[in-house]
Amino acid sequence: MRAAETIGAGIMSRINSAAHRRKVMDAEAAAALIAPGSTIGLSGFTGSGYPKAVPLALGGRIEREHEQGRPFRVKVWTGASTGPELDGALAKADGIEFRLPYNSDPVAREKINRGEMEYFDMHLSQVAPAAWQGILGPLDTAVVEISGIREDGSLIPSSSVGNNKTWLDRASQVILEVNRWQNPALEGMHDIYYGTALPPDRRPIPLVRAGDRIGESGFRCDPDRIVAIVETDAPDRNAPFAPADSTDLAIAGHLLEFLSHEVARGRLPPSLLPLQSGVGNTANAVLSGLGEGPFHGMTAFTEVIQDGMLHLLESGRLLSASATAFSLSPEAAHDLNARMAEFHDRIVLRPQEISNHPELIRRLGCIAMNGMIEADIFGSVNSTHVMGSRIQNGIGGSGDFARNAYISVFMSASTAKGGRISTIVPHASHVDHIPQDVQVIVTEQGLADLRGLSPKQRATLVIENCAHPDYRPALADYYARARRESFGQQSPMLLQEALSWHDRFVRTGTMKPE
Ligand code: 0RQ
Repeated sequence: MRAAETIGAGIMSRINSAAHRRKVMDAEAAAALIAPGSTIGLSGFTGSGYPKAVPLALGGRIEREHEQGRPFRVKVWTGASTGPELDGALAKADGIEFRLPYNSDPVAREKINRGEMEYFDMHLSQVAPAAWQGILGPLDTAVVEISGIREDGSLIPSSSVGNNKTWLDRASQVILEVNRWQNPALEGMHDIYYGTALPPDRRPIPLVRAGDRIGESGFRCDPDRIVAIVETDAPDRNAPFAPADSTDLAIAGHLLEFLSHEVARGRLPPSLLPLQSGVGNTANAVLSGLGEGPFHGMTAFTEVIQDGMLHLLESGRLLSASATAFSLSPEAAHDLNARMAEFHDRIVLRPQEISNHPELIRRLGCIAMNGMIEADIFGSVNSTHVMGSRIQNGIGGSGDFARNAYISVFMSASTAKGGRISTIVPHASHVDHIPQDVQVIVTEQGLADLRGLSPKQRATLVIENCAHPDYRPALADYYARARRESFGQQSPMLLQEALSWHDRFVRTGTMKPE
């Protein structure tokens, strides 16, 4: 352990409680407090606010143990995806026995798809309640990044909130990473709600508008359970967004036209309804498009704030944004840091059980816009599995939002892998969102508004409006035969042929007919 006196003045300035200062040590010493086989609840959400030193040190320790022939694996719970110093390092060391929820780390993904790591993909809003119910088992250690400790011992969150409140409340021991890299001006942006409970004691959550603050600006944490505090000065995983291509712009264009049409018909107010936007380049392009559209006075009730959302705030079109994390490019992170005062009061970061709360999403009437792997002609959407069996990331918050949204939109390019895959298929190879939860499908080819339509009406529209011309005739042919030969005619389907497109890709590397 490094003596507290030798720690640089920078860390001291972030720890304003003498009792806490006495617990400062280095990452190796902190990692040594984690037992093999134990369960760790870590901070982190879409590359923001994850611990950057202790998991890395733990990965090193696990590798050394393995070299000595001693087994060492842990169970990992997070908010959502983290970064290479956490999931990457632990997966590389073959140190993760079980993980939940959303993951986008490529090393961990490979391990999961090789069957070497158990992965439990949950709705993000349900992780904290499940931990409280006890169905996930005990939580041994919380490892949580924060940006400072106040004199009264309360903890100032960093760039994501995720499940941190729950990990800090539930864990037998707590390890904190105080990251000097995080902007001190983040203080006051967070809203930590302490009013949740399990049934029968649940009460209504008093949030009426997307930007309301209903909680506290920091985490409470019993100092007796804090066993280590580690200083870090390390950036979040801020990945650049690719510039919007013609496909992204076309999808954004169709969606904006649809929203304008809904306003013109009086079905949406001119300021729209609180926006939720998923991750990725297309979602980002849609947000940028909204900055050029006719809408003013918008709000966001979403999960992550990415570049496009920040630009909307900058433009004044978006009044406020509620989320659980930032997910910014390096340039946007720099911009936010430089202009924090401008954004500070208009951004609220909440626990993910609140940012993604189904009852709030339903009551606020969110417009949910999420990416997808594929959709079938009836509007079942696959967000998670490639060819039905390989996990890509996870369901994330898409299920929380899609089922409860005022309008639920899914979008994707109409083809993937250079045109060898059609994202519009006869039958989804895995279903995350049933047709009842999918109201609008958009590709660069066009938009299908599926609200109020029967399965047969949906199929015709999806094939005509969304499928790529290379695949449209084959889909139309399949569907025409299903209309003649299917066992039933409510959702016409040829059982043997329904998944033959995926099977063909697995066998030949393309969905195009042999
Ligand atoms: O593969 O990385 O090997 O090139 O999937 O696809 O086109 O880059 O799209 O980044 O928008 O991700 C559904 C995965 C889309 C995402 C998904 C391949 C494609 C590429 C990524 P490569 P793109 P995006 C709130 C909302 C679930 C969580 C969610 C996601 C890779 O949106 O994870 O919605 N959603 N959360 O080539 C085979 C297909 C494919 C395909 C794409 N049909 N078949 N491969 N790919 N379509 C936020 C959170 O919850 C945190």
